[in-house]
Amino acid sequence: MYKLLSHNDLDGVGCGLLAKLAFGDSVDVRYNSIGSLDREVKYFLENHDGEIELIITDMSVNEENEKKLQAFHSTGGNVQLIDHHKSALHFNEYDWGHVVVEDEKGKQTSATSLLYEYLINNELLGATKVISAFVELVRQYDTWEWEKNNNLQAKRLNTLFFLLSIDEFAEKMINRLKSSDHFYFDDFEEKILEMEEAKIERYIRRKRRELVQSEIEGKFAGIVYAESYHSELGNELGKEYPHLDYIAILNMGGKRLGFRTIHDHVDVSEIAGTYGGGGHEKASGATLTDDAYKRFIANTFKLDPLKEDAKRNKFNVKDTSFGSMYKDRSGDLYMIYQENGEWKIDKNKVRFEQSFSSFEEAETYLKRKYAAWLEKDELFVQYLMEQVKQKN
Ligand SMILES: [Mn+2]
Repeated sequence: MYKLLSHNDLDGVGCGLLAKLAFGDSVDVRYNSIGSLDREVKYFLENHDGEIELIITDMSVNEENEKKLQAFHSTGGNVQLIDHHKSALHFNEYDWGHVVVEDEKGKQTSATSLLYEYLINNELLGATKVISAFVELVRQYDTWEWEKNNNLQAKRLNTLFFLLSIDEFAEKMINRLKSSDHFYFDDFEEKILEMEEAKIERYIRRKRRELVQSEIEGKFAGIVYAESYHSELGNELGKEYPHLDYIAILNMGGKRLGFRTIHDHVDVSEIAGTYGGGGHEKASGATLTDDAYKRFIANTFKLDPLKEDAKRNKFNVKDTSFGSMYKDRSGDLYMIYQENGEWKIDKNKVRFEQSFSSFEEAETYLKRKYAAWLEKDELFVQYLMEQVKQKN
């Protein structure tokens, strides 16, 4: 008999599916949140009978359980821990620890891809095309490689995972991995994925109009309140407002704060760290401490949201030497234009002293300092006509 304790996200559940495929009814699979694994391990160690082999995937245990597992192992107990998180690398000191963050080819791993390899190498599961395809989708989602590769199927797999209960998802996938020769979504899944994607799009459009910006600890943050779709939201808002260093997403009910960035010059795990949290370079989170509450909520509550740039313009467009017109909430008008190879800004026809080496640099300055937006064509044309009249 086997007992598998795994994480309750897509990668963790991917491990559960592989274990079911390999061991069938001889494995008892339990999914855990980060907070509940140590309780489960402790319970297992106090209540197991000698026959059961314990496998832990996509998570690692605290120091107390680490010692107890080593004692369990050294007295003949069967245990295997398979993980891909940097923070778990020290488990490689044990015979029963197998932690790999990146494989020999420099490819980032996931728990599902590591367990798959483990099961194949130990001749507990045969590799098939459909299982390999599924494992790769999970790996790309978990490591965010899907985004770089624009692998929408990987993203959709995770969306489907959240639409169904874990049991429903597991049952559907196990059947598919057993019986199909390639990976696919069925018609019903395609339909609910389409509906969900349309819903996410509407949600993001609404949230785009609620974003406020604030300079916090020397970095420019876009701040938005949202309970769901944090990854999609962080990504879309980051692209819409590239002058912001990162997006902070507030979940008031959960008293949590998430950070996302699209920029390579920003490491949001460091930002989360200043509030006692952590995570990855591009995505991280922290608990809403009093300090974070003050900076992100109290100090920004009265701010007006950013206005989006006009999207369908033909004349007032960005990055033209002739000029692009912006406006801010106090009604001031700005022009960004090129002159003698440098980029300049006029505010109400008065030139700023600074010049900029690129359009982006000038626009970032303008947006950070004045929260200005690209004006619509109508107002731009009207403005130019007035200029002409004045000259005559
Ligand atoms: Mn994982």
